[in-house]
Amino acid sequence: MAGLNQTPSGERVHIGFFGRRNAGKSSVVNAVTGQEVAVVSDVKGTTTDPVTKSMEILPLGPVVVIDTPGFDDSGSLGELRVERTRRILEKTDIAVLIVDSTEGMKQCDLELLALFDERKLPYVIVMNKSDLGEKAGEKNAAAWGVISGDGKESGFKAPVVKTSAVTGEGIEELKNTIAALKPAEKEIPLVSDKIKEGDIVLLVVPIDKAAPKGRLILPQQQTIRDIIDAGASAVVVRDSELAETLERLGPSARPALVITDSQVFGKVDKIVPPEIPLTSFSILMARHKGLLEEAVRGIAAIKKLKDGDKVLIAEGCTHHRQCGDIGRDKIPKWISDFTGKDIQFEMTSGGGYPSDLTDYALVVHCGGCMLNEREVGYRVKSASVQSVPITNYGTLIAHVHGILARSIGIFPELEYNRDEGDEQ
Ligand SMILES: Nc1nc2c(ncn2[C@@H]2O[C@H](COP(=O)(O)OP(=O)(O)OP(=O)(O)O)[C@@H](O)[C@H]2O)c(=O)[nH]1
Ligand SMILES: [Mg+2]
Repeated sequence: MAGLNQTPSGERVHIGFFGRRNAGKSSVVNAVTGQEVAVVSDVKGTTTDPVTKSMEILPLGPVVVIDTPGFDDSGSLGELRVERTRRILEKTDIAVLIVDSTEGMKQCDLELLALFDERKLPYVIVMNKSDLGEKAGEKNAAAWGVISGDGKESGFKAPVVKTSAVTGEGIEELKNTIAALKPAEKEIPLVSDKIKEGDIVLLVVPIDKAAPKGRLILPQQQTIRDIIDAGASAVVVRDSELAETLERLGPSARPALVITDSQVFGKVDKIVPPEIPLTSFSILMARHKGLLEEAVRGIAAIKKLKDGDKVLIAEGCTHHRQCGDIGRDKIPKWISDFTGKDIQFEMTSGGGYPSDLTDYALVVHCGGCMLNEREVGYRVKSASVQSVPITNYGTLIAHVHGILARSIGIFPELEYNRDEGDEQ
């Protein structure tokens, strides 16, 4: 679990190391990280499950390194192998293909490159075991039509780096190459673009069994950080102290914005005067993850639900008890009460997001605080190409309580048709 001082895993660049068995994936992972992340042995198929590790690597900063099982694993069926790799690719931001240069590139290496290309992932090809001498290696990459750098001929285009996990040759170069592939930060902030230096932002954080006394949950921590980085002040209160705090601040120190936990949105909505903008942590997180626009569009589907329709409730992780309670109990109840229909609910959590969504009339996703942008993006896109409406917890909660319009009021750029929106 991420502590207060750690970059949450959803915010880190995920680097996946792929290749055939024995190519030296685990050895290169250990060399790049300078740690014993994964077990190395000359037995083919030593790594049987993906190994994931969060760390800081210079010059990359906070990353998640993923060591993977060999792609040519003959112990599992071909289909399964590809499916397993696809799942890892869903959360990969940069891919590294490790090739044993004494054997050269093989057909399954090309299959991997095709998978990287299909997902438009930046990648680097590593010709490993360079200490064992020049053999078929580099010639082989060229022979397969793989061109180093920005070559103009057709074929795969990627930087090629020669390494030895044994002598350390090329490891620095590999790190620099990976850093250069790091996707430009096109990040949408949580809230800092909606406030000014000197603003007071009032945060409402109820104490409940999920965010008990003594701790703040991840979206709350991140929002506070974002507010103070913008040079504004964050005033944090429980819902029980909200009215009194607003009064004390008075007109001279009127908050520019109130951000509340979704669970007490209804109560807070009544307390905060209409001239003060109000939103929720989950709405902010959804926008930060690039999910809000689609979620606001998807919410219209709730009106169209019929008896017998199936709704998928999808969670990004398995360990946030608050989200678990909301997903398992509250959302089904809210949807049933709101629609008055007999709906069937199914729930998934963690990595288990079905690739076929066509059975569902609606997908309701969590805020995705533990997922990176690429994975959230993939999930949204996967729903939209299958024409399945997708929304998220925060948007749905706001909608069924008739407060969506107010909670997205600070985002006038969002297309939101009020006729389609809240029903009081
Ligand atoms: N000489 C030399 N041996 C290497 C190098 N990199 C890895 N090896 C050896 O190659 C063998 C396989 O290394 P691993 O790192 O376990 O390979 P892997 O790709 O993770 O293999 P699986 O987990 O089985 O898929 C081990 O005996 C390593 O010591 C290298 O650069 N040079
Ligand atoms: Mg391995």
